[in-house]
Amino acid sequence: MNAEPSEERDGRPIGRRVFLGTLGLGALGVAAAPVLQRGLEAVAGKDPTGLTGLLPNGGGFRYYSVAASVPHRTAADYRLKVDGLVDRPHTYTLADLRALPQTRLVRDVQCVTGWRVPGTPFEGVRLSRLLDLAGVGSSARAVRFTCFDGTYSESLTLAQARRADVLVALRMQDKDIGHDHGGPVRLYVAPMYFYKSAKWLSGITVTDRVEPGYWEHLGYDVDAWVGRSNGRTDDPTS
Ligand SMILES: Nc1nc2c(c(=O)[nH]1)N[C@H]1C(S)=C(S)[C@@H](COP(=O)(O)O)O[C@H]1N2
Ligand SMILES: [Mo]
Repeated sequence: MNAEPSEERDGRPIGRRVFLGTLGLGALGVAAAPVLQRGLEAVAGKDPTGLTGLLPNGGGFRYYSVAASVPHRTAADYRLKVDGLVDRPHTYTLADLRALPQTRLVRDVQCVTGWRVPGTPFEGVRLSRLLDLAGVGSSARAVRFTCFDGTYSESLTLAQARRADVLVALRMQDKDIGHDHGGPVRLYVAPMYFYKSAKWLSGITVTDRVEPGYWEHLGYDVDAWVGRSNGRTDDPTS
């Protein structure tokens, strides 16, 4: 298991710099279609996790979705299910999550492709709190995250998931998280590259082993510490 990274590592952009804002790819979403995605990757130096347009007024963020379209969820119909190797599986509404103690973190956001947004406030419920409320079983080793886009997934080891700087985030940049940023609820894994911060979070499943997430199946590191992983275990572009 990886040691903790030093928190205050300089946040210099790492990896290939990609600037696709002017191409307006955000409107497309990023293609679920592999052929189109390969085309886009070629444009972006074959580094897919930052392929996006700039969000209008996004303050440096780039919109990213591997699903071509994502349903909207409101306070009325949003649900977060916590299940797997737990004593007390539970489904939370947005109101339930808002009623739990909130933690605020102000950290840099860093995508593996190099774009970075310094000092971004996130607020929400510590993942460790939800795990404690659920009662994690003794055979548990990892946590898997699923999303209501129907496609994306992520994972953390149990030790990573219990860190104080991992949030089930309800607010970002001092606003409720809007749809484009993965609202109403996204994961925020502060010490890792932003691909760990699954948008449109709908499921937290405690498991007995790490199941690699969407990008991790495509070669990105599961232990995605900023400054300590280059985002790929093998680099098909080199
Ligand atoms: N569900 C989902 N979550 C996701 C992604 C995605 O495509 N789908 N992309 C990841 C990547 S690579 C990045 S850089 C960030 C982008 O977040 P933003 O759109 O709020 O800038 O979301 C991460 N979480
Ligand atoms: Mo990314």
